[in-house]
Amino acid sequence: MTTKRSSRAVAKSATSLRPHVLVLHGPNLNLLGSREPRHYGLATLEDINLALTRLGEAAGAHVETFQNNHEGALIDRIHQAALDHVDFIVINPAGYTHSSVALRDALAGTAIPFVEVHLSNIYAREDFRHHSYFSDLAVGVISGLGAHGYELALEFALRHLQNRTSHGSQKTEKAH
Ligand code: CA2
Repeated sequence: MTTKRSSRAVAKSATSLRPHVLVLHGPNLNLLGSREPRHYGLATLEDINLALTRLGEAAGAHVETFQNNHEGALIDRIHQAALDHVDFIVINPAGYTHSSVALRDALAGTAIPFVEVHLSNIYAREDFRHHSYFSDLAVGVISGLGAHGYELALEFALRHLQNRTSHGSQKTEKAH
């Protein structure tokens, strides 16, 4: 006997097979493009998000972006990402890079692999920016390449996820 799958079920499994990447932006990054171009460049957050969404679409991936100025909101978004079976996170924790054990714990707790991105080279700046609460947990860190750093991080994430599924080492289809 053959079982007919409803078109909704087929669409659902097709969606869930797409790599799902969440891009998180920490506090004050909503101000990008308006001030401090010496450190952070001229691109606005909207420019960056649009470029990432397009890159994702071209690769057949689902890319979501989220910026917030509050630690708890970022933590809640990471918890939600685990419930949503997000495959990979690209995060610029901004000022929380150097202060937030709680945000670090959220990433450690969900165990979603992530790349840490900084627009500026944090090692060429003040001493307090040289320590990150995230780098030892990250798959990798990109710092100082401006907005391009986000695109490189996303390209890495998509390649990483493609290798994972093509080698059949982890999930090939998610159960929701
Ligand atoms: O270089 C980066 O991406 C940083 O994560 C940016 C953070 C900073 O605290 C980190 O040390 C390095 C600051 C983000 C603030 O963004 C602004 C953008 C425009 C105007 C003012 C702030």
